[in-house]
Amino acid sequence: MKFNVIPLIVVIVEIAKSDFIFQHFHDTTGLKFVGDAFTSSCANASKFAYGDVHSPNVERFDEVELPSEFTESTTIVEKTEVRTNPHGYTNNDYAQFGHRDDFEKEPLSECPVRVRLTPSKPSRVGALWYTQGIEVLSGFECGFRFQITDLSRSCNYVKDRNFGLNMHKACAVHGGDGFAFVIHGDQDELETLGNGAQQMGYGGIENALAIEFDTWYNPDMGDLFSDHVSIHSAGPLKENDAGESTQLGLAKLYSLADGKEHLVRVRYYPEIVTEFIPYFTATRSLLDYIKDNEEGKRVGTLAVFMDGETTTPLLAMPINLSVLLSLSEGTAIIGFTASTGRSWEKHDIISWYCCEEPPCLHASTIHGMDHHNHQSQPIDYHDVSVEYPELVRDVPDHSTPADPSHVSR
Ligand SMILES: [Ca+2]
Repeated sequence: MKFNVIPLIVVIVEIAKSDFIFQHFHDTTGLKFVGDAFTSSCANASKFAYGDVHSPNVERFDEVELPSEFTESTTIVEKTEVRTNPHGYTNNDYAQFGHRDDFEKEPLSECPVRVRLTPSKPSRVGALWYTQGIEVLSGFECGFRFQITDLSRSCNYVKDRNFGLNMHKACAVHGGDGFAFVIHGDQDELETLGNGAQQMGYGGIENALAIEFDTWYNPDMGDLFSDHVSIHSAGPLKENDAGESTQLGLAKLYSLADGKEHLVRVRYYPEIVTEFIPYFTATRSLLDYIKDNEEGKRVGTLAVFMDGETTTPLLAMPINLSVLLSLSEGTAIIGFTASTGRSWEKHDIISWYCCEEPPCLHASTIHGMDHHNHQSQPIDYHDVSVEYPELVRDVPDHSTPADPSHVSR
């Protein structure tokens, strides 16, 4: 009889305990990868160091070709091309509007397996979900560490027809599009993947809330000009969207795709937290969710903290998740989405935890939670030994290989 009882106890414990921690992603039990998301490691060191090849989904680099944008008038020939940023270039080489000068390379020191939501290639979209539902309505906390690297660069070539030997070139390094921490209500939808490019993989997902980490400026969507964090939802019945109509509070500027690791802590409190009221932000779209609902669930507080900050949230808002999400038994699916478009970058999740009864015991063990003393994780590049060919001299040239590792030598 004893042999029958013991396995039953184990099962009950697992069901009751949804807290989890991934200090790294050597073991991906309990995770669902969708689309272009996969894991990446330092396996085989120099050749594949954090490359795109360590993956259940992607076996090798694909050759990246992206058509150049080409315009021509009676006086000017102009071409814009986007490619992976080569090594050895410094900020002094770039002067174009939009170039980010805060990117820093960090030295290779360790190589635990990380999640790569998108590789550094154009037009990718990926998602990662924890397969077990998390009880969110009575409060929860999730923390994660991320790093965005390998930004693409865009170069503009202009040739004056009347002075044919002169070619003017201006380049900017600036990747896109960003990623999001997403909570959605459908536990039968572990294959969920939203739309790519400016939608960052979460636009199009119904019954969802997204905290977006947006690195690409889309003026037609109401974006802030630089990297920013913003919270979006269209409620339980409509598809989420990365535009202004679903924005629940003002976006906050924060440097995200600067090559450094960043730590994010997301906390939902089942009540109004009075000390965060000075930081509250709201748009008209949020009003539908600042109310108690018929089940007696009260308005709570959602707060986002960056880089080890504990008392001052980057974003905070009064919100009732039981109104915003339609949940089965109060549990939601939690994870990440990301996408690239005509510009690209690697979106990596380095570690991740969630717990249903914060403060999480895991929080102090996962990253030390002390951002400033944390040993930086390495930056990753395809292949440091490859040089780009000479700059294009003939206009027009409609396409250019974007990935140096596939330029034939
Ligand atoms: Ca954007």
